[in-house]
Amino acid sequence: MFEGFRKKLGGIFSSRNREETFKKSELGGRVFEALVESDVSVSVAEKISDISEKYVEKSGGKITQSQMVSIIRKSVQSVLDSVDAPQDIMKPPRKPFIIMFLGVNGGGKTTTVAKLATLLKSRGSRVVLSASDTFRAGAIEQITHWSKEVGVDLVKHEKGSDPSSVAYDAITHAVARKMDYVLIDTAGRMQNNKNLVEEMKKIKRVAKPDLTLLILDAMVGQDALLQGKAFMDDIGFDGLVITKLDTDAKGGLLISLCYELRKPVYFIGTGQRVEDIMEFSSKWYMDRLFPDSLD
Ligand SMILES: Nc1nc2c(ncn2[C@@H]2O[C@H](COP(=O)(O)OP(=O)(O)OP(=O)(O)O)[C@@H](O)[C@H]2O)c(=O)[nH]1
Ligand SMILES: [Mg+2]
Repeated sequence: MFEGFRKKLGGIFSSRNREETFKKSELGGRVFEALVESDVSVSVAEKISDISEKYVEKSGGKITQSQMVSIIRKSVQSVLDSVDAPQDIMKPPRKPFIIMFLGVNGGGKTTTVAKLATLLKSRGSRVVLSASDTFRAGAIEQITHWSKEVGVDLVKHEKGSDPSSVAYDAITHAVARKMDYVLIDTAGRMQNNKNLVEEMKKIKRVAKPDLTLLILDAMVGQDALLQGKAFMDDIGFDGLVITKLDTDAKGGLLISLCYELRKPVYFIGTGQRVEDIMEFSSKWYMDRLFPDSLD
């Protein structure tokens, strides 16, 4: 994971000598290039290299290799910190806490619903899933399989039925049983499929989710940013889940998604098993991008 980022960062230096020094004039361009090649968007890479240059200015001209890594680290951290922190959904302010998942098809919505249900259940919460993807063939069977596997309740109707009425029934189910969470799976939306956009808006109106999470697949690279912007304009969401990070060699995408969409990352998907989910921590991420020794 993220080995590309560590290689590119290591490539800024011409030797392994940690005392090698740099002039300020050499810094910006090299950092910028390394970031863009690691899947950081151009505008975010510019921002980080600008912040880095300012740090160098403060430290007065020449700096060593290890100082430079720590400067880039601080710059990346300040970009991540510029986005609001996620709300602590492990201590939800009300019951049931309703979470709706959005995203294009194949991004990992249903898998993330199953993973999050597993995580919440392991912490003693009672969870019901809403099978609100009534659109794709096999979707109801897939979530039925997961609900059995994870051991949580599921509310489903037949294929082709109104997804918002499934969500409504799932919420009623949770209220009647004083359950903690309702997780609403939805149909994958092809960009610019008007009907599905209207369907998502209707689910949002009916279910009034406490939190709407957009699932973005790290495998699609910079396209994830375009998807994020389209969902922002069409439907709106509160936070991100970045899936398939285990397949992300380049590493820099998450920084750009956070910064450009101005939304916090709540969870990351790190594999295909139900346990492969983590609450996002910028420390975890930064420690992987900037380990003690670069590749
Ligand atoms: N490697 C890896 N694979 C993942 C991850 N999350 C999901 N997948 C895989 O991605 C594929 C699609 O996942 P789904 O959960 O069905 O995606 P979806 O968004 O519900 O897709 P639709 O129902 O078609 O809209 C599956 O093969 C999952 O196993 C992850 O974090 N890492
Ligand atoms: Mg699905």
